[in-house]
Amino acid sequence: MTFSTLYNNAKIATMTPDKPYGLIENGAVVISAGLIQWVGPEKYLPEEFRSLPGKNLEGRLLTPALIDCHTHLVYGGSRATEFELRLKGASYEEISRSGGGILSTVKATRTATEEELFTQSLPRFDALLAEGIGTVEIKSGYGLDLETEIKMLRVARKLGQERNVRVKTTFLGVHAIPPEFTSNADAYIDYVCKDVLPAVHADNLADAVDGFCENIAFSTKQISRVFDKARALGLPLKLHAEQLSNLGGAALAANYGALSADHLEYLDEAGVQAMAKSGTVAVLLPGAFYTLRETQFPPLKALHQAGVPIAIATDCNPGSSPMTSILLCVNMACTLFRMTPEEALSGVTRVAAQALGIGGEVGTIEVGKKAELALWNVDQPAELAYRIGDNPLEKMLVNANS
Ligand code: DI6
Ligand code: FE
Repeated sequence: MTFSTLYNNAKIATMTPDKPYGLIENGAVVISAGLIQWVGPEKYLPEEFRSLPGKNLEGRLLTPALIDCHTHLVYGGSRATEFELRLKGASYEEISRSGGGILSTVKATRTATEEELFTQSLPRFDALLAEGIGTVEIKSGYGLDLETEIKMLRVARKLGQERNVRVKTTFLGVHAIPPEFTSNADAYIDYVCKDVLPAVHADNLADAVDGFCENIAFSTKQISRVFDKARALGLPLKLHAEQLSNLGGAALAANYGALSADHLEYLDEAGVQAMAKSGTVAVLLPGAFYTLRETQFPPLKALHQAGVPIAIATDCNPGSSPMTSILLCVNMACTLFRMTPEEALSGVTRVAAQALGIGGEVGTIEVGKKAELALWNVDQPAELAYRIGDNPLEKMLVNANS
């Protein structure tokens, strides 16, 4: 017989969409062989589970393990100097155009050995995990050459193995135009499609493909070429779109059936409608909005009205969002974007899973899903959104034996 565990006396935010937080008061969960076997109010616990050795959770809040569905946390170096320059008046775009920004991180990432990159990235990964995370998406995009893109993705996979946490890797080779291809972005796209992406795919290093569609990066036409190649290889798509201006990237991504379009401050109604039609998730990144002191808000009202699912993520990166706290991200989504705590928590659980194409496995507490749960020392879900700089995680419950 399979070994099962019963957790009882919990307040369970299942995060199913049928009622606020999918909340179950006085709840119980049975987990078996790493999967959720039963969940519901304790008084309805079936007879067969009543004799299981129970663990009393003492009224604490239980949620699905959180998911950070958009990070660039593997990188070399730091951009603190650029932060100072911005505070003296330089804009993110000016710094980028003068060879700083993403390209300065490219330099530091190329120089670092695989071990150094791992060592530098691990504390950021651990900081995220300390706040109840069970899945992290990690992008490449600071290599912009075959060798370094592969190095970054290998480090991303290794981080997941080291901590026994799910890492979903995303190939972001088209993040910036590398110095070798200045003024020749099309030739770089050729190189990515012909050499880099196929090699990354052959080594099974990418779970998805992303791009940066922006005036300072790549046009929709250039992104389309990468998407065509990714599609031919059977890889799911995502896109950084409408972050600094409106190029129609979100509509492009939606037309390709992308899992998500991310950032979206400058998204227009046509983009919203295209996303609604294709079921593409909007991933909002309040850390980047905050860091860049953006004043243009993502069109939340239009997204709501069209029924576009909304996830949020840290965007953890050295330039526009040096943030390693998913709870701060939840708080910012509420305070800056006026999302409700329930919507923000859905955005780091159920909808974040959808943005990664793993909605059938994780993101809610439902029978058949993975038993990846976070136990919190709070008595209501809004506490997780309300506090600034607090971490009430008691522990993770990750399988039948924990
Ligand atoms: N948008 C962002 O906010 C990050 N990448 C992107 O395409 C920023 C990356 C960086 O500044 O290093
Ligand atoms: Fe990003």
